[in-house]
Amino acid sequence: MNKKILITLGILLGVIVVFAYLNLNDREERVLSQEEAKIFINFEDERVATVNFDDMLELAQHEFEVTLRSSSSPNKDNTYKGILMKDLLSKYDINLDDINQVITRAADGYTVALTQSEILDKDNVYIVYKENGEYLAPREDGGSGPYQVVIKQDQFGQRWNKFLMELDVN
Ligand SMILES: Nc1nc2c(c(=O)[nH]1)N[C@H]1C(S)=C(S)[C@@H](COP(=O)(O)O)O[C@H]1N2
Ligand SMILES: [Mo]
Repeated sequence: MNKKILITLGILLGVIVVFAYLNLNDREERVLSQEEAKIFINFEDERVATVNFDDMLELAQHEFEVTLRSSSSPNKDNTYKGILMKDLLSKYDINLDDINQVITRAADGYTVALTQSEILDKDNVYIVYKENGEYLAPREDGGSGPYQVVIKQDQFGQRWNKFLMELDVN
């Protein structure tokens, strides 16, 4: 075989291996987030934390009621329990005055961008783990958890990222 073909094949093989590796990594993180309630935090593309449920419990806990509005079904009053997203980011020494946005990414690939001012608000962006007294179940079990983003001041729910897996802070 000539050298050019060998080199081309070598490069292709390399690309396949890299993609397979990235894919595996992704799958593993989806499993960890869904089955072991982990959240991954990235700051400027670097992994800065892998959060466990125990870490969440070290933060101030908040319980509150929100009316979830919908154009297609009746409004629903729900009680949620969880933490403020900004408390979680602060715990890992992320300086919220310096950030532009946080992209929330879920295990099903759904992503929602939050602005700095939404995050900084004292009573708006929460990460919850209980709804009406019950732990949020993972997607496989018909739930919206183990974690879900609740944006209290945006009551239509499209931006309430269910199955929260990852936060990209920029
Ligand atoms: N992870 C994730 N979160 C999501 C969605 C989704 O597809 N995946 N859909 C959004 C939309 S469009 C709505 S209306 C609410 C409720 O979606 P549901 O009615 O499918 O539960 O969740 C929001 N959060
Ligand atoms: Mo929706």
